[in-house]
Amino acid sequence: MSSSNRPSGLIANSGIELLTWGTPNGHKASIILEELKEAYGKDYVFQGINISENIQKEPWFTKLGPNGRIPVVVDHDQGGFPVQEGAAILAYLTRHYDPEHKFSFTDPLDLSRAEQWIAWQHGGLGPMQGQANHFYRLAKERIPYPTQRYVGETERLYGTLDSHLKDRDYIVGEGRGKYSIADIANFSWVNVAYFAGVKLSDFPNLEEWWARVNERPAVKKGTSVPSESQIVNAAYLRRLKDEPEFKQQEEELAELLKKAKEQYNYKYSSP
Ligand SMILES: N[C@@H](CCC(=O)N[C@@H](CS)C(=O)NCC(=O)O)C(=O)O
Repeated sequence: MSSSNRPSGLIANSGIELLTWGTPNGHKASIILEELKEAYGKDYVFQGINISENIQKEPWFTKLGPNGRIPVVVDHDQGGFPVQEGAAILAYLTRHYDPEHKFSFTDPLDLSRAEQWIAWQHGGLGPMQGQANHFYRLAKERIPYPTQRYVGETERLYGTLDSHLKDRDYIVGEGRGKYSIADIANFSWVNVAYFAGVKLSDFPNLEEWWARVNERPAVKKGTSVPSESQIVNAAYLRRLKDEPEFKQQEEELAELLKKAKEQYNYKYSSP
């Protein structure tokens, strides 16, 4: 369920209500909610908060999410309890609504491993790739130094996760690992790699893991909330194939990145 009008307040009075937009951080919340829906029949309501219209800065929104950013989840069954920040949302929803720990852990060491990779995403991958995306694509002018610095740091982080996934299917868990909120947190960013100027195919273990997670029905649904995304890898690669103008524009951006790396003598290095 969604509202087609400009949101101006909450619309539900029971269950979970998600305030979101089609971005990596937004997808974290909608993917776990779709997983919980599929696993337990736990339904939710969402409202699309168009961040380019600054709805997330309005007082009704910041009362719920003081940082003025999406996603925010409101649990009407806990007296309208609001949760901001992707990692806190993943933890809250699984603590309350994943009783069989299908996407979370009880073993304290696995729990710590999951927390470590989610912290790594929040403190590293998300902020660095966000800046890479900004300077590679969105900034009003192309500035070589920050472009190569942030894309380069994002590549270093991709290398770290790529090495971790060498002998594993999922980030945490016994044996080859168990799909969990640690995968959801990181997938949401790796799922927009190309858009930020990072070639996912340069990281084979990560690319295989991305494809494995992307195949899940709940992930497909979650990445289409509030509407189908044009920036995820699958949409990006489709556009590259089908739209000659887009392809040309992307080749120009890639060339600028290559020159920026040469100018500052960038060398890829990841543990
Ligand atoms: N650390 C936060 C970051 C949230 C965030 O940066 N959200 C972005 C969209 S991905 C946003 O709301 N941007 C709009 C704005 O900055 O006003 C999280 O993981 O939830």
